[in-house]
Amino acid sequence: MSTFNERKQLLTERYEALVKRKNEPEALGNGVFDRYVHPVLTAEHAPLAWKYDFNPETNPYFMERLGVHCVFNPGAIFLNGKYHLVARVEGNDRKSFFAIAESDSAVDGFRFRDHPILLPETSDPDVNVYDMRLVQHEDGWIYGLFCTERKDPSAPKGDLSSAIAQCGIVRTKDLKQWERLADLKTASNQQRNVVLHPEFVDGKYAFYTRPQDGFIDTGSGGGIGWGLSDTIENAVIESEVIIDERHYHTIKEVKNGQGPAPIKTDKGWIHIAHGVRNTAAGLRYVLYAFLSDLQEPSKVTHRPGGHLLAPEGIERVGDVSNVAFCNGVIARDNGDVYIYYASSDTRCHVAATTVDQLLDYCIHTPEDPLRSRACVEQRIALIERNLQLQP
Ligand code: M1P
Repeated sequence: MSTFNERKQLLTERYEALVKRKNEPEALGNGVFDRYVHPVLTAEHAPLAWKYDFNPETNPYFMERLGVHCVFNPGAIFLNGKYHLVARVEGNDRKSFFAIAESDSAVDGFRFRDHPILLPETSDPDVNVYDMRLVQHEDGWIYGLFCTERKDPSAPKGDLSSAIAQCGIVRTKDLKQWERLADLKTASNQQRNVVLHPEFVDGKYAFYTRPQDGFIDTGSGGGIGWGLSDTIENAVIESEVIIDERHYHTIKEVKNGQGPAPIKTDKGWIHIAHGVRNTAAGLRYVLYAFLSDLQEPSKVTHRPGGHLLAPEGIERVGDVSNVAFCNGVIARDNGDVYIYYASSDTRCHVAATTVDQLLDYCIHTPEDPLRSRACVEQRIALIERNLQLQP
């Protein structure tokens, strides 16, 4: 058999085995959610046709021509009986793009569609796009809000790293035809992690934002912001208020950001977000949760202390190590919730839970008391209550 045929056959078999691999929950879990043993999407899930030239004349070695490096930070939506992930796919050339993988199951069997999304551009083309948040809005559209990045035009000559991040917006009815709208306008020089609230608030479109001074540094950007816009076609937020502040010596000391659009429950909106702190080994990203008021979603009512999910084991290693990041969640009508998170900017995982478990977690996990002694007092109070319950 020729090298071409042999490699093509072996790689095809390996690919099919990967896509058909069954997933299962890890034993016991922590009572809040169940992690799954295997990632749901990885770079190896990218179809061979995206990477290899299938012509033996021009590719006798069956060589990879356009490599895919990482598949991470997926937006998520349940539509027409299928689980859809809009993943951030990064080529070997470092450019990210979006591609949809779908499955009948929430936890395995995700297969990319034949083509990635050819995202429409504005008159100012995006250089890089990533981290789409999908929202089924009550206006009837499915919106995809994502980060659009372009070179900073005011960067000094020779600075080829400084960039401007802003919020791009597309909408669709079927996850096939995408209409590009104008980028969101706010007073902030940089925006990432912008999310559309699924319902109108005071008759307006409501956004979670994350204003920041620099591309990496938040500077004076104080946390997760909130603002309203009269329209979505040319969305403008005139007034932005911080609703979830970052705080000294917490998991969200350096920066934080809203994850997916919040989950509506009869006790309020469940939010999953990420918090970032600095360490000698670099930035560490974890997921945390909070609950906000059902009628006033910008009013946070419960702030469980610490992280909801931190990168563990192999999750801690990757292109940007020590990162857990989530911009996709699916909440089913029966109360099941699937949190799609990525580890270390490399691969996508799922954690399964329920609305009841997340509400219990948000309402009954004590807040971070912000000082070591107060944390010990909090823990001793738990121990005392437990000891009194011992026979
Ligand atoms: O590399 C970690 C994450 O960094 C950014 O998130 P944030 O704006 O909160 O720092 C994003 O680029 C995200 O995609 C990435 O996972």
